[in-house]
Amino acid sequence: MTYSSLIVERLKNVVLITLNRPDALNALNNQMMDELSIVLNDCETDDDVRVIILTGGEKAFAAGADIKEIADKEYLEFYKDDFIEKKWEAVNRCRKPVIAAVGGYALGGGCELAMMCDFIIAADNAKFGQPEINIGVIPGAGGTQRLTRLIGKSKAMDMILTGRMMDAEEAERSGLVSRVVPIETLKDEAIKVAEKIATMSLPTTMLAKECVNEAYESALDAGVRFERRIFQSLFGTQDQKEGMSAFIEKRSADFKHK
Ligand code: DAK
Repeated sequence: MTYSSLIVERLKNVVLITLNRPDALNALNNQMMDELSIVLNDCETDDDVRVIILTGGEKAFAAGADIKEIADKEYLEFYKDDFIEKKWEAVNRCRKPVIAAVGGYALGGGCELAMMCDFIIAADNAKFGQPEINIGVIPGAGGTQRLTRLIGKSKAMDMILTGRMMDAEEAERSGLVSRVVPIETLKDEAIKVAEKIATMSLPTTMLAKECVNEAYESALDAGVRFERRIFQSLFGTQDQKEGMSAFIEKRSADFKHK
């Protein structure tokens, strides 16, 4: 299938999704978000897809929601369409690992989209920001919540109230991104990381992701209990038996994703 705002490439068990509206710095419009939810739903149902990478261009991952598309909207339109919930949250709902590979600007909804992914690999030219305050609004796709959990209250307040941008070095220091790589190698590095994750047992990576996310959504004791149950449940999989046998027999595991 071809898409007008995305490039979708299949690399064995990894799907690379590139946001592709370079003339608008990949501003996120309805068309692009519709296409993104379709691709992610397909990835969810395709057993051979084990990891998804979401990336953009060298100048911009995404410079935010398309301001030209939303400028004249009214409150009730947003409310009735459930604008964010229906489309953008497809990333957040995806149960398989999703890596954001961010080069250039990740602003407003672009930064929020990156934060919905499981972790962010940043290029050295990346710039993150929630500049909505400059145009008279606030982050509306989870930015006030996710940014605060990721980098803490003080920095989140600084970013959201001033609208300033954070470069890749500060983003790594603050815990927003997991690693920084040269822009020239961003895609290759993200693919390498994705391929590494794709060698693991798929149900195990999905459950590991669910457990880490639980840390954000529950109190510590409930999160630890949840993790313990998931850990115990993994002993009902063939991949746990194979993984541990392979270690004892000093060979590589041959996971069947069961
Ligand atoms: N929307 C639409 N077009 C954009 C855009 C955007 N966010 N960002 C850039 N563009 C377009 C520019 O208009 C320009 O188009 P032409 O004039 O060539 O037609 C082209 O991309 C190149 O941009 P510039 O000429 O501005 O490029 P520069 O290098 O000079 O500047 C920049 C790059 C990234 C600093 C600048 O473009 C910029 O400040 N962009 C806007 C960044 C921004 O404010 N982002 C936040 C958007 S608001 C919701 C929840 C969430 C949201 C919405 C609703 N609900 C719950 C309902 C999210 C809101 C946002 O993200």
